[in-house]
Amino acid sequence: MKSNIYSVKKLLFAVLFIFSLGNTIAQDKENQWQYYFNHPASIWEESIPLGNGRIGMMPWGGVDRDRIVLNEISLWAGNKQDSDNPEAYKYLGEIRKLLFEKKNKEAQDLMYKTFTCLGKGSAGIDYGRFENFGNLFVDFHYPDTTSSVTDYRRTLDINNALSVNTFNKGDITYHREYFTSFTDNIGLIKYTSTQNGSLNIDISLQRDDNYETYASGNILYMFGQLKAGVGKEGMRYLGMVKVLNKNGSLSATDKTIKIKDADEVTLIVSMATNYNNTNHEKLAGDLLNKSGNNFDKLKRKHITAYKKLFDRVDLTLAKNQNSDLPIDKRLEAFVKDKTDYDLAALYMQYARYLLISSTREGGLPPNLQGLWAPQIHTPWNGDYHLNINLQMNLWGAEMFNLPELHKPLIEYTKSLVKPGEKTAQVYYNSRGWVTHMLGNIWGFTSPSEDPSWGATNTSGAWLCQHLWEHYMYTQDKEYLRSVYPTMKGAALFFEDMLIEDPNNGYLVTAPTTSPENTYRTSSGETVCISAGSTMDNQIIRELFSNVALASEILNVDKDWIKNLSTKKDKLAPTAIGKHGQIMEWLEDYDEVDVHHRHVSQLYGLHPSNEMTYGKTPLLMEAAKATLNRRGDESTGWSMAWKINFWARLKDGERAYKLIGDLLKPAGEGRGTYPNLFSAHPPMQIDGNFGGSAGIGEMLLQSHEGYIELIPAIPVGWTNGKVRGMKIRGGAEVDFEWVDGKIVSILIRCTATNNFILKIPEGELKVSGITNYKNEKGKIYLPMKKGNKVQITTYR
Ligand code: FUC
Repeated sequence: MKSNIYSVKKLLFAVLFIFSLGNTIAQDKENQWQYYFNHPASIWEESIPLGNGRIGMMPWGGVDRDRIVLNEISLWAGNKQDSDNPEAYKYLGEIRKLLFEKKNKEAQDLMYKTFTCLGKGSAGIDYGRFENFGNLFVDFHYPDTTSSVTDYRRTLDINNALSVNTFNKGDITYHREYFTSFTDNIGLIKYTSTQNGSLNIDISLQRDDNYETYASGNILYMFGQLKAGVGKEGMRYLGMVKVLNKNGSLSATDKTIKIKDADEVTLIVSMATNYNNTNHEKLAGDLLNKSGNNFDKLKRKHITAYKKLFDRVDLTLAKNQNSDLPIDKRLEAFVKDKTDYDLAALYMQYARYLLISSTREGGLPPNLQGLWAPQIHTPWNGDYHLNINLQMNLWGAEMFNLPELHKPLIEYTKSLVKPGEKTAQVYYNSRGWVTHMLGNIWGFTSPSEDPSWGATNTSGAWLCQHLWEHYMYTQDKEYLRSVYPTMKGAALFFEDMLIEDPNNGYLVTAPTTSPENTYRTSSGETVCISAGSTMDNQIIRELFSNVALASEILNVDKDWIKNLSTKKDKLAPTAIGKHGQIMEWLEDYDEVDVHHRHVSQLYGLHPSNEMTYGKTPLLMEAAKATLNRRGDESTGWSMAWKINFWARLKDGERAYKLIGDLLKPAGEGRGTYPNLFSAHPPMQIDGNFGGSAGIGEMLLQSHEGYIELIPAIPVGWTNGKVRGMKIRGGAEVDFEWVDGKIVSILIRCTATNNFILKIPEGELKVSGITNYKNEKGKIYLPMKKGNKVQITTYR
């Protein structure tokens, strides 16, 4: 009897609780994601990034001179080249023989002479580089020259993908607004003030190299052609800026457009290149002319299009949302006081904003710079580094509900098949396709000029992980059919290229590296080249497994898969070395730099799922030892990766400590710049994307075949709420926790599937499904596309 009353009470409490929870969720307004500065930018890393996945603008907001750095993602020097060295294969046998005889240094020396690309590789003009498009300068002449500036504010409004800049000078308030339109593919800038006739402005375009500019009527032009190597056609570009004034007058003089005594000035910026044989002159002109001149209408269209993507996910990590401090001061304050939990949420939403702004369907994936760069010679050519950096840029695409933004990377991967087949043939006499560590928009797949970092040949296989992950999240079989040949081609390459190491009987990649790391041999030599590396084994194992799963789903290639599985079983397993660490190479060498930024031997922990507490508890301990040995502080992207590692190791405190390291004001060093760009240094966008993916991993994981909520949150994130994150298997999840305990979960299925949820603490009420079952700490949910399950816990 007593227990019955107790149950009734409990039920009543649950009903009331669900009711009140429903109310809270309904009443909550969306978070206002933004950051601001109270001064103009004095360095590029204080300017505000705007982008629509193709073009970028970074306004500095200077009072006397506004500078807007312009970018277009396809603006690359260089051109297609044949960089495969036809002589290389002749030496493959000898290099391997030396490696198997443990003459690694000799093997490496021979490789430097014979097994590189033709030409200068990344240093060559044919290879090219991503270049800055130019600068738009806007010089202001104020009626009031004596009064100082007050109430200066420069904001990035992340909810609407806009930047707004306001300040007072004397009695006049000046207002500036900027955005890069998602719908009309142009940049928009509008200058207004509270006093009619007060805008006197000179507008001009400039570039640090290869450009001409002139003004005609109300349009400014800038054009030029980049370098491409002997006998090659360099890329051409055209930038146009249309100037519209309300009242006052406009005159064009040579290279400048002058506005006098206007009430309002609107600038429409159009940029195009002839990449892929685009008629760039027509494109730039059409974009400029067809959009119309109605700023407010263009802005409304832009915001609506952006919100379709951005609003899919929201995150609340603190009661007091959205600090009032300017962002540079906020970052400084975070060094001492880590209770600004909302900063991590902002960082995550900012990365979603950056991804939406730096890549778009039908375009290119975000490069090392995203698409923002002020230099002609961008760091590392602003290219696609494929031994982690490009992949890291897309780690959040699926989990943060932006699957369409994964597609440019998928298309880029497919585009490497053809050149990569030639490279596979020329260097390794193998079928299939391969790409090494360097990548550009021209289809470069050869090993680079320097084997110590450029010889990695599992980069294509790593890219194939992304092809598979897109399927895991979407469950779209037609899509899988379309990428299967690419995955199969990557596997074919290794089927041929792997060779038995006579020292241990394993099939190994040879020659290879563990990305960019160097070890000491027993005779004291420092060497980077080896036969077999742990990362290679993990990547190939994963590739072969994913190809096998894909072939089963698509019902193709059964016999071939059997052969592949036999080879998979002969790969060396991940092993533990003398320091209790995960061995990085087949032999237990010590690394020359124990704090090296790459931690490639933990690929199996993240982004892959070879190591989990369920399957490999000992390896999980060894992974911790590895990370402790490496230390936390490193380049931006390396710290970002470590957040993901510790999240997978379910250590929320350590992950949060690394968020602190990543968000440390960079100054000249590593960490984060004032505008929240990640600092390698210099700026490299992968840290933003990788760090935010790490925050995602702290909140929600689905790589072990089941859904786990808040697997690795720090104690400080006591209460929180997530809406719209995605999980493998095809669903969106909303959840809320109070005092560190999950109180509500909503799963919306986007694909018919059997979902498994790790059961949160407390008793559960499940609605929306009847045929579920609870077993061994998991709840099994057979669901159909379109189904919703609401789970509430109470204690
Ligand atoms: C890899 C890293 C470097 C840098 C470069 C762009 O080579 O090892 O740290 O991030 O890419």
